[in-house]
Amino acid sequence: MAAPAQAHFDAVVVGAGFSGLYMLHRLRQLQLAVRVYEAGEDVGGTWYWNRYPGARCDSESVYYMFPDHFSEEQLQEWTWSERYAAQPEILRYLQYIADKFDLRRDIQFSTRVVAAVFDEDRNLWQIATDRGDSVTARFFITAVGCLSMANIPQFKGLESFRGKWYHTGRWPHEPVDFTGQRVAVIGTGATGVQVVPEVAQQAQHVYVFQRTPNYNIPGRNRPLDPDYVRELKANYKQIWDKARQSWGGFPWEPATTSALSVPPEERQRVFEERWARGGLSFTQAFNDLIINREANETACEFIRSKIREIVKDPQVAEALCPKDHPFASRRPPLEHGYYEAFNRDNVTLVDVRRSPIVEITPNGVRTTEAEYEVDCIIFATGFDAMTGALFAIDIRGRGGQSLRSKWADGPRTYLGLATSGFPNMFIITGPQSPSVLTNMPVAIEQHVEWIADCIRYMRDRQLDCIEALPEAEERWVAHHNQVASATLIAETNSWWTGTNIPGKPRLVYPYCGGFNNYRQICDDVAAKGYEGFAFNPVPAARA
Ligand code: NA7
Repeated sequence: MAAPAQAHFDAVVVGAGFSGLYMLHRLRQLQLAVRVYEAGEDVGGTWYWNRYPGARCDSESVYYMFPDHFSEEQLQEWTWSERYAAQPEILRYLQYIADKFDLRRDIQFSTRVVAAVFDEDRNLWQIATDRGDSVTARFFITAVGCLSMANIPQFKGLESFRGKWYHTGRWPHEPVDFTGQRVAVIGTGATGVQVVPEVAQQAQHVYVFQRTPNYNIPGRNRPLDPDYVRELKANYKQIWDKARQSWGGFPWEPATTSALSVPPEERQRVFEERWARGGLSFTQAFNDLIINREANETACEFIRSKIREIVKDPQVAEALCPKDHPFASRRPPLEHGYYEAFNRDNVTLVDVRRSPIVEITPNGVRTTEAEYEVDCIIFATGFDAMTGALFAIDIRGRGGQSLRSKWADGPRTYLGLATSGFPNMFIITGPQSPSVLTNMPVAIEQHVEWIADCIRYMRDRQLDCIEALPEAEERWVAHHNQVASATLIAETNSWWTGTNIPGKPRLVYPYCGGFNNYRQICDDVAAKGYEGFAFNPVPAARA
């Protein structure tokens, strides 16, 4: 291994997933000296860590790649095999990108950034890693991912468990064989919903511990038709432009009709048509599903009727029907045989809302009603999303203030991109930006381009330092909260509102005003000379 570095870079980027790779590529085009630190042994981020059985993207693969601004060539060269790519294929894509653009030479793998401290005398970030590196950088850019800090609930007795346990986001690199095993899956979010049908095919028995049922939409995964792919490749420019102008980063036609404005038969027809098509565009069946409770309930009831149709045991079907939250007020998972799995003899649903988990015993999982003996436990219990990975780094801005203490009552950002008191620091897809409510590559592209354009603007004008103004931040937080409160997301418990982590401030973390509107706001800020930011000129000695 190379000796710990003591060096200076124009920019240090943390993370080599989609966003870190794009940021590196873009900053290189500006001829900047960049160092990327990545905790994993290779590129991939989310797709490096989440290797659990059934791991697959819920964005359609043809829209889940770097858009044309990154490179048109890769869009033509790379061909996805399925409608929803599985984790190994997405990882291969990111490895292909890293190779094609020779990105690895600026990435230091197996290295975790542990601290980043702003040196006010020199206007530099001092960055330390767990490998002993101590480097300085003009810009500190986090590309740490929204869902990278695993949440492993503090169950009493876990250390006494005699079997093996796994968190889906920290899955081993070697295949795990569940043949003949009794398996507990704790958690039924997007991840648990993918895990259950896969593991059920191998295991002797799967116990699914469900606290909150979700409204799962069928994915209807299938191999991609070569003619469709050819047509798409011929039209990618228009497709990405449309995605960039959309609410959620997908090139879909926006819904224009209210669910309540049409007769019940027509509503049913639209829902049926979307259900048969499969995919997250079901959320766009009508334009008022996420803002109007009555409209929303029509979608809820439609999905419940489907669950009751698929799942044969009426009691199990009822337990799988969500009733305590509106549809799409938490992330609706895509399912690939999840509901059917409950028709198998070797799958048992355990309702832990009714009988909570009390402890993990040496032999398994004990709820208030029974002990379930298992050979292994899969924690599909999610992440300390949006802020967890940022707080894992000791980030200190002006006056030694830590990001953790500044955000103790919740994130305070300007545009979700920057936070006052932390000059020359940018957050890619941070809290209070559209991020996870958007098709991620499109959200990432917009942030990366905005940041790169800002850095170029500074370079062209000999500006040393950029910092969000407290009053601009104040206005953004108020606007963010206002648009969030107009949605049904705000009133629902989920990782979008931070309620999955004990003690985490309860508020809406992603920006709910729509990607298209957000993008316009960011463009306007830039066009007005980065309104809401303050700049410092480069000191004469360095100019
Ligand atoms: P999620 O969506 O946060 O789901 C985690 C699941 O784990 C969810 O069902 C939780 O129940 C459950 N959970 C968490 N803690 C516990 C405890 N203590 N006891 C029982 N059950 C628990 O994470 P995912 O990994 O599935 O998905 C994250 C995102 O990745 C997803 O939304 C996509 O965007 C991709 P709860 O719902 O909190 O009652």
